[in-house]
Order: sequence, then C-alpha cells, then structure tokens
Amino acid sequence: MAHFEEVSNQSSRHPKPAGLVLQYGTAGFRTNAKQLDHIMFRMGLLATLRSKKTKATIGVMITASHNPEEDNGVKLIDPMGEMVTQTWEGYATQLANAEQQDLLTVLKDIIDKEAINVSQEAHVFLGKDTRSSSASLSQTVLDGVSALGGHCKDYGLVTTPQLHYMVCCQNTQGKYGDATLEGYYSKLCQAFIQLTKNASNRTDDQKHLSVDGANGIGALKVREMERHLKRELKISLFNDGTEGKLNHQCGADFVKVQQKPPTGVKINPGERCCSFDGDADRIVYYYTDSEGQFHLLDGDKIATLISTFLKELLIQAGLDLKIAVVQTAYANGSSTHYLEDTMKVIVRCTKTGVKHLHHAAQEFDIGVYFEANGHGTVLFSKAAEEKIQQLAENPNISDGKKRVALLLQNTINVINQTIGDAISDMLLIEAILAIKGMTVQQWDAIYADLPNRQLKVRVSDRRVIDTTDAERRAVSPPGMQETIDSLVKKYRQARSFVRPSGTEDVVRVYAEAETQESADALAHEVSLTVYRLAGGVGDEPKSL
Ligand code: G16
Repeated sequence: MAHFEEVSNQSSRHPKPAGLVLQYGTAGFRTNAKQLDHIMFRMGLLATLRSKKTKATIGVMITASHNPEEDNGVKLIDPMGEMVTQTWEGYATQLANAEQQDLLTVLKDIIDKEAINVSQEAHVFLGKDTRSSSASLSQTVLDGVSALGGHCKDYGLVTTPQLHYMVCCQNTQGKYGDATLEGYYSKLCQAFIQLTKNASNRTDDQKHLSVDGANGIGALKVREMERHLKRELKISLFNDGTEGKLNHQCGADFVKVQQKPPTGVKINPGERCCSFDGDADRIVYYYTDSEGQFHLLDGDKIATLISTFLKELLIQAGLDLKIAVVQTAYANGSSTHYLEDTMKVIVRCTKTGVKHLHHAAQEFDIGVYFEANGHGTVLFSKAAEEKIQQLAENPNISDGKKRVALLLQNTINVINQTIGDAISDMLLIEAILAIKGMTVQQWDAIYADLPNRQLKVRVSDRRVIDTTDAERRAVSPPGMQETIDSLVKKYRQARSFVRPSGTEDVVRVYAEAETQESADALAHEVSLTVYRLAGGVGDEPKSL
C-alpha cells in the first residue's frame, strides 16, 4: 500500500529512541518534550486510523497541562469530544512502544483488529498549548496524519477544552455549536449574559474577578474572550505569560496542592480570585480574609455550588430528574458528607482521570463531576435536555416556571459538556454567585473542609503499587495497606491512600484528619511507608 511506504519513509524522520517505553496515562502521554517526537508522529497515525474507523473527526491536543514547561504530552479526543476509549489507549501504548522496525506490523495489527478500511477519508483537528516545544511537536503530528492520507485542521494555540468542543461541534454537524473560536466564545458568553440578567443590581465589585492564567494558554484565551462579555464580568488577568514561567509557583495545581496563593497575583482581602492550570481544563477559586488567612474553594466546593444550584432549579421547575455528583478518592470527606447527608444527592466515587468521572456521570439525568483539583463539568442526558426544552416551550406554564426553564437552558449553554473547562466553569460559577447573590465567603461557608495534605514520593518503579476500590486501597506491595490502616487509626476523622500518578513519575499520597497537624503527620508517615515498601529513591521523606 502506498500509505505504508509513506509511513515507513516518514517514520524514519521521527525515530523512536531504542528501548524507551511510555504509557498512555491518566491524560495521554506525558514526559520530557525531548522524548516525544516519535510519539507525536505515531499519534498522528493513530488519530487518522481512529477517524477512519469512526468515520468522524478526531482531536489531537499537544499539552502537558499542569506539568512543568520542559515536559509535553498528547491526548486523543474521540468524536463526541470525550477522551479516547480504553481499547484505543491500549493501541496508543502499543504503537508508541513499537521499535522502529516493528512499527508497520503493529499498525497493520490495529487495522486488522478493528477492521479498518484504510481508504476511508480521515479528518483530524489539532491544537497545542503555549509550551516552546509544542510548535515542532505539532508539525510532527501533521506528518503522521498525512502519511496515512488524512486531512488535518490545525487550530494552533487553543485550550484543551476548546479543542474538545471543536471536535464535538464538527461531529454533531454544528448542533453543539460552531467549530470556531468565535463560535465558542459567543455561545458561552451569550449564555452567561442571559444568566446574569437574573441577578439584580450587581456592583462593579461583584462583577470583578482576578484570574491567574498560570502563564499558559488560558490567559491568552481569556483575553480573546473578554470583549464578548460586554463588561458583565470584569477580569483582572495575572500570570498572563508575558513574564513568568508556565505553571511555576502559580496555576490551579500549585494553589490546590500547596494550599497557598500563587505568586504574581495581587490579592485584596475578601476578593474572589481563581487559578487556571496550564491548558485551562482546571479551575480553583480562593480568597484571603482580613487576617490574611488563605481560603481555597476547590473542585469539591465547585461541585457543591453547582449541584445545589441545579437541584434548586429542578425543584422550582417541578422537573423530576436524577442528579448525581461524581468524585474521586481525593474528594474531601466533608464534601461527600455534605452532599450525601445534607443535600441528599447521589454521590459516586471513581478512579482519578476525567475519563472515569465522565463515564460515571453519563449514567444520570444530570451528572456533576469534579475532581478535587478543579477538573470537571456537568453532563445533561438527552432526555433531560428535551424535558427542559419542552418546559421552556410550554405556553401553559407560569412566568416563574418559564424563567426557571430558561435559566436551565442557559446553564446548559454556558457549560462545555465535552470535558472540564476552566473558562466555562468560571462563567458558570460567576453566574451562579450572581444569581444567588452569594459572596465567595458565603459559598465557602457551605461546609468546612477537613484539613488535608498531598505529598509526592519518588520510587524506582511506581508500577509496583496497585490499587483497588477506586484507588482507595492498595493491593500491592504486600503489607502497604495494612500499615496505612494502622497509621490512619492513630488519628481522628482520618483517611489516607496512595496511588501511582499517571502524569508524573511519582507516587501520590493523600491524607486528611481532624487537624492540620494530624493530616501532615499522617501524610508524612504514609510517605515513609511508601518510601520503605515501594522502593523509594533519594532521601527519605522529611516531616513537614
Ligand atoms: C490530568 C487528568 C486529571 C488528573 C490529573 C492528575 O490533569 O486529566 O484527571 O486528576 O492529571 O493525574 P495523576 O494524579 O494521575 O497524575 P491535567 O490537568 O494535568 O491534564
């Protein structure tokens, strides 16, 4: 086949370093950018095959999100804007690790297994973040796509969720929106403006929000969007990439893990601030009080705010729709208690990674999913959207109900249902706070977080740790879970778990307890356990 000759020729320009093994992890491949050229070429090939198989447009996003600037990565996006399926993640790993001389064999194997018609047309949408390595890596993806005769539309610099959105728009023939940046901004911002019309007399202070762009793509895109907001939201943008380094001492991951404000942001006491991560698919909020104390409103608080708002609207509308919140093991224990006991919503726990949360959320009429790190969105089933639309179009309902139905419709429109989206989440949160006339302090007071601590431990091979029960229990190495259980028993209201990261070469440790001292001590003791039982490298973890 002509295509295979071309693949063979082109792949020799993007050779795989012999012996290098990489896994398609929590969010695609991620490592130092210097090791990724062959991966990009091969993901160009795989995206083209996936497109031929599904007869739909597939997305390829070049980003390493929250990782440091010198890393990069790639994620594949399926036709409805969701993460690629697990079977194809497996193919991605096989293709990535095939030694140079075996590449065609592995490629043909995938074609056979999936019964792909190679002469089928293929379309790929490509996007990249602002990392210095992204430009050349995206050229390599183009080589991969064209080697198999695919067509590629290069969106250039976009946030990860923007590319997910474009793919979904394209494959729904525009029903989800226009597959352009203008289309994205105008859909979200129009919905936001409609929503905030339901808020009375907002002052300039209430319309103001400080945004930490993590020196990444999100900052650029907020700037681009601003004029669509018609001054209904007044953004002070910090860490916009003109000076600082990507994700360095700033951004959602830094703020969440360090539990402190980012550098480079002017924070006035009591004012709402938020941080995006490096590819703008995560968001966390925070403020400092008059005593200078930092208050974080993470993904759990965001899920609570959104699900409370939606539940209230459903009751007012008289709509009987099943709403659930999906979390991971990182969810603060207080949030789970509040959601289950006070709000009486169904709560599900899945493994880390939005693909897992997304699938669990799809089982409900309305699925609100958020990781504690601020990655999340809301999914509405087709049936739920139809019921809401029927209500909005029903001429026999009261003005009050009509208003609620419109609120629900605009809420659906402001949300990017394809994936967690910092820009869309920010607009939704700002709209909810405005409509409810709620301050960030009132939002924060819905429940009090249990003090918690996250740590990282380096080990020689993090795959020695295997987990079960949505990553809440370790099944290997032997003795690890028993030790964690006995450590947890020493503290009140305590919980702890460990899991290998799927984006960084570390083991993550999470602990929560009644006091910060206890959470810190427990996290340290569990870190030592990991270090001793799972082959720690470097110095032993020190106490905090
Ligand atoms: C990615 C995933 C998230 C996950 C995070 C950390 O986020 O999309 O679902 O929570 O990595 O994963 P891990 O603990 O396995 O390293 P991002 O924003 O970096 O793409």
